[in-house]
Amino acid sequence: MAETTTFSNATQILEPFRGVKRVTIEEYFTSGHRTCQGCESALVMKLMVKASGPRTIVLGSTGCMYVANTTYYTTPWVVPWMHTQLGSSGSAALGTAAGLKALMRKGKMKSEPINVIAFCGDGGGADMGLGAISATLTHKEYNSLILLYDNESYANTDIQLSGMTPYGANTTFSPPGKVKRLIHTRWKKNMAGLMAAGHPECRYVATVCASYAVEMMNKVRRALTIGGPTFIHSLDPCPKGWDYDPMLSHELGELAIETGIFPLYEVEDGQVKYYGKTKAIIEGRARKPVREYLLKQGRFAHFIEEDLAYFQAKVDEMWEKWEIPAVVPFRRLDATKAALSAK
Ligand SMILES: Cc1ncc(C[n+]2csc(CCOP(=O)(O)OP(=O)(O)O)c2C)c(N)n1
Ligand code: SF4
Ligand SMILES: [Mg+2]
Repeated sequence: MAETTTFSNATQILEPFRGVKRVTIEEYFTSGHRTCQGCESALVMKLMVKASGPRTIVLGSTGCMYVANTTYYTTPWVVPWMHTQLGSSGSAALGTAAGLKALMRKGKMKSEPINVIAFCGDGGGADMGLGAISATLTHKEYNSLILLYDNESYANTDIQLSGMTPYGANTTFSPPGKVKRLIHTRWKKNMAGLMAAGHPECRYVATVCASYAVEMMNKVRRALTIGGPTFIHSLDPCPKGWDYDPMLSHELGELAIETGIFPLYEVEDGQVKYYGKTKAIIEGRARKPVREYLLKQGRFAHFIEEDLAYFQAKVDEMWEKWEIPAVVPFRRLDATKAALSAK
């Protein structure tokens, strides 16, 4: 029988990689997958487990990162991995963390901090599984990371639009037509802001993009070290769904940040910290026009000037008018501001 020890909420202490030369060479997501050429989500998986290291359990909800990564008798996963139902990444994270804790408390397994990471797509996480993720982020006694890989569609079932699909994009559910040019006219959900603002005891929420790999891995390491439930939102260019040449994946990730469409930040214990080019924008650097990003993608090929102007105006608003630029959209009334400053 295994030794009996009292399990605490201790986490692994994963120090940040100080530069690319310090990144460990071991891989825990290797060959054996069948994702498309240029798939950023596959890179996110690889970086995510490289950051977490070998003592990690990964749980994955249905989607490209399940189906293409576990084709019959093959898998790139070197660490223990389990599939979970499309809307269940939150439940899988919480259940696994609780199960580990119970087994360790009963002495049925060695007591040690094991990383629990559950990933989900935008369809599985931001639409179908939102409730389960939200519940998990309130259970501060269990350590887990939920990573939402956002390729902005239900990609695995042939690019249906999700609540994270950008305004106006062409998907199989929103094909542009002669009578109606834009079928999809909803603005994308603000997932990281929603998770940070709505879960006061979740200590760490961050946004990442694999174009900035070291920063991304360090945010994963921070999320796993700080303890309790944590959440990361990753924006992943998808050549198939976004309709572009696979060689542009890295560049599109960069452009998403440089145009200000996808800001890079973290919220740790309620404090917002901006990163990289997002930080530079906050400090005064000009944002690139959104057309530089949008017009490189076939899903926006039907856009006319009016659509580009609308998109630009919405992005401008989130930088110029939001209470916390590009993070939290509330705005104080002038009367409230005056009353607070008069105190
Ligand atoms: C409850 C349920 N409904 C529908 C499906 C079919 N389905 C499988 S993968 C998928 C797309 C998931 O989209 P997303 O979570 O964004 O992941 P992606 O495929 O984009 O990687 C759908 C709808 C399913 N597996 N389970
Ligand atoms: S459809 Fe997109 S997310 Fe799915 S494997 Fe291909 S590139 Fe990756
Ligand atoms: Mg998706």
